[in-house]
Formats: sequence, C-alpha cells, structure tokens
Amino acid sequence: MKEKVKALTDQALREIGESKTQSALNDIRVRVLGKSGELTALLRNMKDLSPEERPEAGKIVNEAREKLEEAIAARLKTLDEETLNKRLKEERIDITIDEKTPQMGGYHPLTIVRNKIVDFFTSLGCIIADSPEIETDYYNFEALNIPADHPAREMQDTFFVTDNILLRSQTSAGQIRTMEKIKPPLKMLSPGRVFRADEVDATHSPVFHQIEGLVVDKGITLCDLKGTLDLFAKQFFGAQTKTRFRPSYFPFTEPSVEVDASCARCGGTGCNVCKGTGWIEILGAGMVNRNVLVNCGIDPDEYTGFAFGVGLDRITNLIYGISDLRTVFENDIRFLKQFN
Ligand code: 2NM
Repeated sequence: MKEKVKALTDQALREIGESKTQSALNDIRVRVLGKSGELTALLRNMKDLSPEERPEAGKIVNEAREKLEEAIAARLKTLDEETLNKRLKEERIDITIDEKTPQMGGYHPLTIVRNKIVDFFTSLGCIIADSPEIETDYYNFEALNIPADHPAREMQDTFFVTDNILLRSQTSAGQIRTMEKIKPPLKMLSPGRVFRADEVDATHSPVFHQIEGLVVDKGITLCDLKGTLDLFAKQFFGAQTKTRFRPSYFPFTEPSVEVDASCARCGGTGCNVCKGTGWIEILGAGMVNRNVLVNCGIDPDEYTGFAFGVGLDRITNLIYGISDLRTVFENDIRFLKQFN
C-alpha cells in the first residue's frame, strides 16, 4: 500500500512539474485526485486491509493528497504568471508607431454661413422657427397675398404634389403658420430648404436655401427694417459696408425693397465681383402687406411688421467667392475640405 501510494505520488509530482498548460494540469488533477481517480481508488482498496492497518493507510493517502494538491496549486500559480507575462509582452502597445490621423469632418459652407446668420439674428432676439417642406397651396400662396390668378404664381414654377399640395417655394409659408400661433410682438427667423422647378446651372438649382426674417409689433416702420438690415450687412461684409434700398415688388410686402451692399472686394469703385457697379444685391425685403397680417388674425391698424428674405446659397457664394452653385451641392470632399 505504502509503496503504491509513493509510486503514484512520485509519478504524479513529476507530471505536475512537467505540465505546460493549465488544462494539462487540470487533467492530471482529475486523473489522480478526482472521484474515480487513481488515489481515490487506492483509498477504496482499504477494505482489504486489517482494521489495525487502516488508520495508518488512511493517513498515508491523505498526506499524499495534500502534497499533490499543494504541488498542483504551486504549478498553477507558476503557469498563470507565465501566461500573464507572455500576454504583457505580446500585447504591449508600441507608442513609437505612426498614428493614424483621423479624417476630421467639418461643416458644409452653407451650414457655416447659415449658423452665422442665425447667431446674428438670435442675438437681436429672434426665435428660430422650423416648418414643413411639403406645404398646402394656402400657406405657400393664398395667405401670402398671392391669389390663384396672381402673376406671381407664374413667376415661380412650383413642384406640385397634388392640386393643393406642393413643395414650398419660400419659407414664408412657415412664417404664416408661426404668426397664426404666436401673437405679436414677434421676432423670428426661418432658415430652410425651398424648391422651384428650375434647371440646374451655375446660378440655379431646384433645391436651394432661404433665410427669411419677420418682425411684427406696434409701431414697426421702414426705419426698423433699414436699421436692422444695414447692421446685418455691416456684420457680414465688414464695418465699412454701405447699404442702399431700391424700390421693388413682392405680393406679401408693401412697400417692397431690394437691398444692395457696397462691394466688399472693391469698396464700391467697381470690379468683376460687382460687375463694375460697386453694389451687390444681397436680399429682398419690405413692410408686411396688410392682407397678410389680416390672414393671420393680426389687426394691421394696431400692428405693423417688416420681413426680408436672403438666398443663403447666393450669400455663401459671395462670401467665399464660389462661382458655380453646383459645387456647393455636389459634396466633393476636395471642395468641402477647404472650409474646415
Ligand atoms: C422676401 C422679401 C420680402 C417675407 C414676407 C414674409 C411674411 F411671411 F411675413 F409675409 N416672410 N418673408 C419676404 C418679404 C421675403 O424674400 C425675398
């Protein structure tokens, strides 16, 4: 018995010492110490011994078990350390390796200019109002004092979805919705996408961007319009910028004006940017037509308002000296990168 245990223990100790992996070590443990293991089998053989021999035999087997368990635990610790060291060595981060420079995204030029315009008018107290791109005839035309037989309807070729539903041709459609909801005093700005059935060329696109502003309160006059838009021009084209207001026509404003800014490139002496005139048209504006106010449930004898509309695409091209509108819509990375 004693010899058998010793032989088995020596053999197992040798194997434990030589085991190369945690799983090999576990196999040895199961084979020798497990429920149907070799050492356990020897313990079972005790029934063949005399009662006097049994305690001694039990002691021997238990000592062997303890010895083997200790050896396994020690070997496991060594193997775990070796595994960890191997991983630390293999998975070390090489901080001298070249970094992969991430490609940084940036804002689209239209977004940059829109944000600047939005910032300027919110600083004057305007709220920003969003509204549907798909509109009804009423909000896009009727409420804006453009009745069915009005020549202005022919001026703009509109994308109709049905007889009554269309892609908005101006963001003023949404300003009507806001005036219906919010009673004056009201100061608002509506940046958004608008649609007209134009052929694509260097200055036209069926999808473009408008920013319209609207102020309604008691005692608003053309002076407020002029002061506000003059400040806007100075902010955008430089403090030395002058503005001039030419009479114009829009169905939704009366009187209506076209606003020019002195050319920032030549300072007003005439160059190729301003086509020799010294002036650049930047927006259209006017005093909100009485009929429009009435359509929104606002009393035109109590309240007056001014409104203006800027073509974001045109202004952006002016600011960055972009000569072809198409480059702004194509989203060629080489073009966009220049604005970061
Ligand atoms: C322009 C020019 C002049 C305008 C008018 C309105 C509203 F809703 F109040 F009637 N919003 N925007 C307006 C006035 C737009 O764009 C060239």
